[in-house]
Amino acid sequence: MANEQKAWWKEAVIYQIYPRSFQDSNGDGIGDLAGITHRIPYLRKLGVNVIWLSPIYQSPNDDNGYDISDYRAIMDDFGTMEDFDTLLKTAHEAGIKLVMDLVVNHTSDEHAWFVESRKSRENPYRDFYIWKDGRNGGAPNNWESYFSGPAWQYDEATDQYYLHCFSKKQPDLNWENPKVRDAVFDMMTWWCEKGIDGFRMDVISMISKDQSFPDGPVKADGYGDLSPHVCNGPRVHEYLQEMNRRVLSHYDLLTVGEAAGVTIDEAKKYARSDGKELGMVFQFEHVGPENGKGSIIDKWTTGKPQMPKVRAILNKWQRELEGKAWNSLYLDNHDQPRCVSMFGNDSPKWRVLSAKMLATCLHMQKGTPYIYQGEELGMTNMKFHSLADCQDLEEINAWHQYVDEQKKVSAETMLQCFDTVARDNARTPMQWDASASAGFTTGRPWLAVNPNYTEINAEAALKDPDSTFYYYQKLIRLRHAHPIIVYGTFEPLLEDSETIYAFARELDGKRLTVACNWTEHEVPCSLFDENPGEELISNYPSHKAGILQPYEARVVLTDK
Ligand code: TEU
Ligand code: CA
Repeated sequence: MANEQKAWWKEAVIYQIYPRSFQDSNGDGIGDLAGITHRIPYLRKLGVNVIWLSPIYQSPNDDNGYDISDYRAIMDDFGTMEDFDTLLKTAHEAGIKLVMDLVVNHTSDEHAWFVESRKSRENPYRDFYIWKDGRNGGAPNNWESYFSGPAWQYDEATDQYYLHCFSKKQPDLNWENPKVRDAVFDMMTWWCEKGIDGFRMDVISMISKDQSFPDGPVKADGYGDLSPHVCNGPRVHEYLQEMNRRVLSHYDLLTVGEAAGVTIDEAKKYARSDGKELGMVFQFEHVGPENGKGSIIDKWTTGKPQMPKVRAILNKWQRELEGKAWNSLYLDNHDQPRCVSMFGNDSPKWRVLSAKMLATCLHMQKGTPYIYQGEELGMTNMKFHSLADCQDLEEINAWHQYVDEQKKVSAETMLQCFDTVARDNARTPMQWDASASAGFTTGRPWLAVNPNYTEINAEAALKDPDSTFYYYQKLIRLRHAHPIIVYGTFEPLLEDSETIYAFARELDGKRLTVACNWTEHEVPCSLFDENPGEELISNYPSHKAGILQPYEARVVLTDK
């Protein structure tokens, strides 16, 4: 801890809320801010320190709020600015901080800036976005958007194309333009002055593009990969240092950058320990195809991660950032499948045990842990029966491109891919109780509730002392009680094991030994035989000498 700077956001546990699916309060089937306020006591009981709200700003909801049309207004579906002020006050009174989702790589095409920009080439807002002439009668280059299809949209009125790394209703802002930076920093200051406690920054690694806009490497679907030319671009750190100077450094904020494509070396710059850019970043290696789940095409796969590969990735991030930058720790979010389905075992027999094991493995590592709504209940993926079950444009666009147009994947296989990795898996309504629509709404939910809500819901969990809820509550309490969990060094153990993910943490003469069996079989393990020490937590009430039971997790504190 000697060379580790202390900070509240290093000691905190963050809870991510996807407002659309958390709690409806007015019966329209859509979650809202008043609904979140109503659930603050639940979050206080869980013990989380911060809530991160996915975007709540005015939006046409092409990408469920990640397409913002007014940064200083609340989305009609979610309520009013007064509702926000009430939520912020209620959260703060409960000792919970509130972090907003900052989406400034792009806006909605319905934002006033873009409405002006597309009017004419001479419009003062033209250069707020990235406009280019076509090439050989087509798009300026071969880039594909992350939501399938060309990343350039032709605009007849001015006979040019605009760049959209995501949907065509999400035009990319031109950060080269100092007026864009001024407008974004003004908006951020406006929210900080309202008293928020930080920002999660959407695809912040993409705000600086290679200004030559070269073709990308051609992918299996024939389009060019834009990632090498939009991720970690030439001026990204310059922009973030300017953001830090002009906004972030004036407040005591949690800042976490969602950094698709980030490498270890880049992360050391984004999350540099001198605090001149951001506090931490979300990296994507452990949730990407490198984790063993493979790829049928693009992100779509029916495969499962392989623990040795997941461990190698996470251990690399632990080792390489030690003392140089701060890790974020997550397995779940609104873009990922449910972790107990993806990394664990969501069968009735093993779901609870494996959910607790995964939580132990993550929360005992060094970094700030993130809990995604419902993860504390062991919520699972849903079953897709047809394209009609999908709401997410990423899934719908991929279906039309890979199943309908390019015929690269059969409908049956694509549905299996959706069951495995579709984002809608994480967006089914929060399961509060066994009543109609799981207590999420009295109306018709915007997205179907997972049918297993009758067994998996908060009400049942709160009545069951052995539920995943109380296990997460205990993990959070341990992190608050033992500085070794926050600031201890990280030492990988049993790195050749095919079944056990084990590591040790050390601080001030104490050693924490963590071992997690990622399989449904008993496996030999002698880590705890010599020195039993003080057991801090386990998902089993009793143990077998020299053995880890199926999905068993053990955490033991000893003197060094
Ligand atoms: O996600 C960016 C991002 O990296 C996603 O493309 C992610 O890799 C993909 O969804 C995995 O399937 C952010 C937001 O988290 C996401 O919800 C938005 O759709 C996207 O940016 C555009 O704002
Ligand atoms: Ca509502």
